[in-house]
Amino acid sequence: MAFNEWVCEVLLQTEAALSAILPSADIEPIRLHRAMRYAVLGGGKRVRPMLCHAAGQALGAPGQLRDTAACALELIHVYSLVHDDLPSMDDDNMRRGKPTVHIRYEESTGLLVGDALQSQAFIALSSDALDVHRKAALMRELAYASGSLGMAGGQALDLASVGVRLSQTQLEAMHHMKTGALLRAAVRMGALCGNGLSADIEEGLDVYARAVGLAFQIVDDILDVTADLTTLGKTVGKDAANKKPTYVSTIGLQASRELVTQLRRDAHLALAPLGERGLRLAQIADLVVERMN
Ligand code: GRG
Repeated sequence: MAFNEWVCEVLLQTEAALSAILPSADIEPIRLHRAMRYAVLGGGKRVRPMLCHAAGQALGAPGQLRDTAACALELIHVYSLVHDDLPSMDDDNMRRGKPTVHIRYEESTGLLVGDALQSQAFIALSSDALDVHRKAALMRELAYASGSLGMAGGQALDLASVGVRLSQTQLEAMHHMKTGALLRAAVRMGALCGNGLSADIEEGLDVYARAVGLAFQIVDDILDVTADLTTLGKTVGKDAANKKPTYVSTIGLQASRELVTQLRRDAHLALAPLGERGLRLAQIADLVVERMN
């Protein structure tokens, strides 16, 4: 199957699975359930589900298991976007090409949508279709990645960095937590849905995920200065307006592009232990990197 067909398949499958997992919009509290569905469905690149499916397929994971893990990851990701857009954080009006949840609804609903999506992710992973050891491993992975040592901690560092000049090492550490931890969890959770995760493959996947996670963030920084609202679906130029240190402000646009190209190479090399089974992951690395062009 060509890569673009595979991507379409993952997008359709993820949309259907997320729709099935989310409470129906006619169940009380109706406004909250409507807002949850508004936030999650019909948008986003679904990069985390793609990484999860690609790693899972490489290790022979069954489709249903991959779907559950992919949805849990996306639910956590969307919760983070909804909260990040709130006035007390990034204060944004547009996300995924439409008004943010607190603009379309109200701030209190935005808060509750994030809270409820976080719970929904763990409800999905607690599904009876999963054996108890796998459930525990997947939940642990997602909880660590999204908690204070991962995404939420990275967000705290990010908020504290406004107007501060960070070194490249500090910037990298912040992004490994804020964006990288969940992308790494996507790869690891996909692999955990499969069988026979050897030490060399686990190590390779980790190096791959670290490289792709960082490349993803640097590309996001680049697009914040080079793209427009229609292409990006969210406000551009926010980082500079908010005095946030980025790769572009720290090392410059050209060096940022070169670093992304180097990270793509690192990601490809790290997939060597998987042989041909690493093809989809390699293609996702290319997709992430090619967005910057
Ligand atoms: C609120 C706990 C908490 C965390 C927020 C993810 C995040 C942490 C903030 C989002 C702000 C941001 C612009 C981060 C940079 C990279 C990033 C995660 C972009 C958004 O992810 P995409 O591009 O979004 O995968 P889509 O909409 O395609 O799913």
